[in-house]
Amino acid sequence: NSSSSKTTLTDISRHQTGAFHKDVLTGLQSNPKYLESKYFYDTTGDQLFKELMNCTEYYLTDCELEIFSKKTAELSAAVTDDDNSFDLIELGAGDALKSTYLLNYLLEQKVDFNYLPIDISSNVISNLTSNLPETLPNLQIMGLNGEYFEMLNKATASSSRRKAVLFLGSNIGNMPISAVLEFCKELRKHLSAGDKVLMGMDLKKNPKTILAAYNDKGGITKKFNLNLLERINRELHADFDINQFDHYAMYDPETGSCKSYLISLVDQVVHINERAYINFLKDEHIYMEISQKFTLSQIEQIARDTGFKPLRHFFDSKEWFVDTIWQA
Ligand code: AVJ
Repeated sequence: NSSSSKTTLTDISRHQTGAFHKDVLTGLQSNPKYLESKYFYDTTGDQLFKELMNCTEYYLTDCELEIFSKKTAELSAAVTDDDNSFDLIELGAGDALKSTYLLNYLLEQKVDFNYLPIDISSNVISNLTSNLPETLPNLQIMGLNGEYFEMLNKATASSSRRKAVLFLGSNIGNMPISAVLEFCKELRKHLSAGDKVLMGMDLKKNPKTILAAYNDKGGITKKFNLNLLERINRELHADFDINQFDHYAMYDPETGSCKSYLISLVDQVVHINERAYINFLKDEHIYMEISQKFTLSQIEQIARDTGFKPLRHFFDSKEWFVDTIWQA
């Protein structure tokens, strides 16, 4: 019976809410407390991230946009081979603003490729699959909503073509360095020799420039972090009072890690789903996010240690950001 093997949309969202609930409880029942930054991206979170990308202090998007708009042809040449037909997979595609330069160029060059954007936000995937074909009518697109490797499995199972994987925006920086290495090894396992990876990574630079990007004067980063508490209220029926939490960001030039926290301003109890309650002490923190910054030699080391060959680096004019090309 074919209908019994189909997963309905309700099943999927119920499954996702279950994982969200479990991860939130695990994080908030740990000591020290933490939440996973991948959960920032609900509909409001997507909107706030768009606002963040437009903040003057948030330089990352501008730098990478500069690279994609000025070096489109070179980037395209670096991810394609002469054998033309291939799958272009994008992890954490977001609004695909940067990759659209690439897509547009590849279509102009009549390259035969499929675009497979993967994103944790269902909102992002439905927007991409309905909007992109309007601006790029000849684009062959298949959106995949879910976790990176689950969706990468789906993408690779459905095709045996050569692959190029985009992982832009320093999304990889949202993992601690040990997880970066695990991630790259796992990514390599999903690829075949000769496949390419185009990875956007934020570089170490003046610590004040970095800190300002994660501590913007307009308070969008603060809202972006607090939205996760509001998402927990909305989806898990919790009673966080977001006025009783402040945002704190710090950058450590030694390790290159920029970290975000929410700080409880008072002793307080928060209820989740009527069944669980979480105690907060005044000044206690919730660790929210890491945004790792890298050096070039570190980037090449990561590539080699995880089974890739670093091929080429593309920089913006300030050399604050790099789009690096690796070959499996
Ligand atoms: C989604 C990885 C590009 O870490 O810079 C922005 C997310 N967090 N401001 C980053 C984010 C706070 C962002 N990336």
